[in-house]
Amino acid sequence: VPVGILMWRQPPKHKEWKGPGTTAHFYEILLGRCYTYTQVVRPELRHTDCQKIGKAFTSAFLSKDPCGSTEQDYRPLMELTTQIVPCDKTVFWSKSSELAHDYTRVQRDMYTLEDTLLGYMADGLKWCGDTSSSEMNYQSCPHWREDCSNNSVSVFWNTVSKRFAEDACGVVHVVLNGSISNTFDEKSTFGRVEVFNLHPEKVHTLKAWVMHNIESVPSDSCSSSSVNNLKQILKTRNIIFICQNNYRPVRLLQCVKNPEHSSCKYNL
Ligand code: N1C
Repeated sequence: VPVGILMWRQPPKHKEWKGPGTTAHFYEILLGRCYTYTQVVRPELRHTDCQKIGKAFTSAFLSKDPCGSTEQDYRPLMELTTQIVPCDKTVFWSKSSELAHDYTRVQRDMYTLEDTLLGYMADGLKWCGDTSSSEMNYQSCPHWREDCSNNSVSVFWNTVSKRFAEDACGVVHVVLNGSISNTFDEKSTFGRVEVFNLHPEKVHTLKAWVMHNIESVPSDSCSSSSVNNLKQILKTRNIIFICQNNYRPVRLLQCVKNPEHSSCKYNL
């Protein structure tokens, strides 16, 4: 093979963005997770049509501008994946994803968004398409800050988070990270989308669990100004606010990973 041919650079097939591209084997992972969830995790959903859901998912973003994504794009997917979470069993989280999911893995009747089908399928994945191609862009996808906020992944999480909050009823819970200065962050999905989409006619109380990392010094707690901000917002929305620092069932899970720490040995 002549060296010159090997050195020839193909012009980029897709537009180039600042963020990482679509997760390799995205479609296979999506379908595999759908089958795992509906056949193994929640067999009561075994009649779900995963092929149809997989197609609706990719149709929401393929052959489209990844910086012009809308809630409408995800409508057909949303309609195929309605799922009931019982009252009192919803768990939101912000900057505490691992701990919240550790908790619901043990407390199996409680649900984070990732314990529902759509959240389970999409968790941790990246995806985007391109106007000039019907394929996924595995090279790069829009970066939330540097390219555009209405990108295919962010719009997806905004859309599913909104529905998850709208559907909640009874007492809802949120795991917050008390080891960062902004324990309640108004710009987070929880602070921006979920809090404002709770229906006060259905959700009478929000219980916040402010958790401190075992290894780091506590920086924020129920009495901090950011948590007080959440309290005020809920007050205007007629939702009762209850806050607990280091809620024991969650604290015990942190202690499983750090049993020798003094707060685990003596403060239980
Ligand atoms: O912005 P956040 O947290 O407050 O979002 C978390 C909040 C949860 O209560 C979920 O119901 O919003 C929902 N949610 C997810 O379930 C989710 N899974 C994965 C929001 N975002 C989610 N992701 C990705 O993590 C997504 O890419 C988004 O940008 C981050 C948000 O994490 P965060 O800032 O800790």
